[in-house]
Amino acid sequence: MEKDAKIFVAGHTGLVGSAIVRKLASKGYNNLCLASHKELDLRNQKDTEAFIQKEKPEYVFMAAATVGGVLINDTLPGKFLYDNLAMSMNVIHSSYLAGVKKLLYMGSGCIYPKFAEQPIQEGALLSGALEKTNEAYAVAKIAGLKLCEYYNKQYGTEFISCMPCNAYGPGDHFGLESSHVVPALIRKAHEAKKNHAESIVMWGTGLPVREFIYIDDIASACVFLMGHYTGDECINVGTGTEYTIRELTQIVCDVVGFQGKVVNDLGKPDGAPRKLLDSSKIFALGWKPTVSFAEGIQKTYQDFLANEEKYLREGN
Ligand code: GFB
Repeated sequence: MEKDAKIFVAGHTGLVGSAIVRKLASKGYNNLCLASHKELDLRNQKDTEAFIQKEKPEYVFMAAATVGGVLINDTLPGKFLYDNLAMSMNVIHSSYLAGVKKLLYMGSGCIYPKFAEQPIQEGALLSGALEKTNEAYAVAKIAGLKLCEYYNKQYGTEFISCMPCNAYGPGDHFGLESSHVVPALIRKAHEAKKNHAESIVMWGTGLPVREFIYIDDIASACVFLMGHYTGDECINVGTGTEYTIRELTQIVCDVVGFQGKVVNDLGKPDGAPRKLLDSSKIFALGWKPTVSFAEGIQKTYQDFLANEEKYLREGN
């Protein structure tokens, strides 16, 4: 990407989008066109087409999505399918119409089949049944990935896609019912410590295993791929290290300094049993993650403490 290239980061206020903007700015890419959700509803095809036609970006990072943890995915499947399908379709089609040079589409490791062989290779996509709790989100994201692949084939576009493992870091959502596990546990451990509570609640059995990646590492991978990768197949972006949810809970409690008990809420879903990615392709291209899990959790907790009021006000 040329330093003065015009770049549209769709979803720039979200966890991934805000990290991509930080990364681009740090590397001297300042010709960004951004639009908040209030300014532009990407589910509206006409408005999205008009915006991209007017701005004519050369590069697009498609990081806009309706996201959430296992529970909200399971309870709002209609919203998760509609929102993510509409946003993906509109941004990809409008980018094609406007002659965008290159687009990076954000997939997610959770859209691979529930029982894909681990570590999961990119070729496993669509090879088996999906995890029920987030099937809606997965169907929408798979459609977006395929739209990129088919537009490349039919129209000669250069629309690439990546599949990060579970992301966490500054700028995440901390709503107790809607968030992902890392921010949820950070908030619960912090509030339990503050209130001298005896225990915190961990959803499910604690047995599922997750691979986590710090959000600034995802951002560096996205900018790297935009500059170094072209092809129809999605590219995994992981760290190769995984923890059971119970181990994660203990790590978070240790970082926060909460020494009480951990209690299971077996009424909440476990979600996928495991989803370790095989990231050998991106490693072979020359990228690797740099933030360790211990450091990442520490940084995320410090960010939560510095912005606690804002995060709790956002609530979602
Ligand atoms: O992060 P999470 O909601 O998403 O849950 P998934 C991960 C695991 O943490 C599940 C457990 O086994 C949860 O039961 N967990 C324990 C908790 N305590 C909590 C808690 O307080 N809050 C939450 N949220 N989980 C998502 C997909 O699956 O992965 C999304 O549903 C998305 O579509 C995301 O792709 C990356 O990893 O299970």
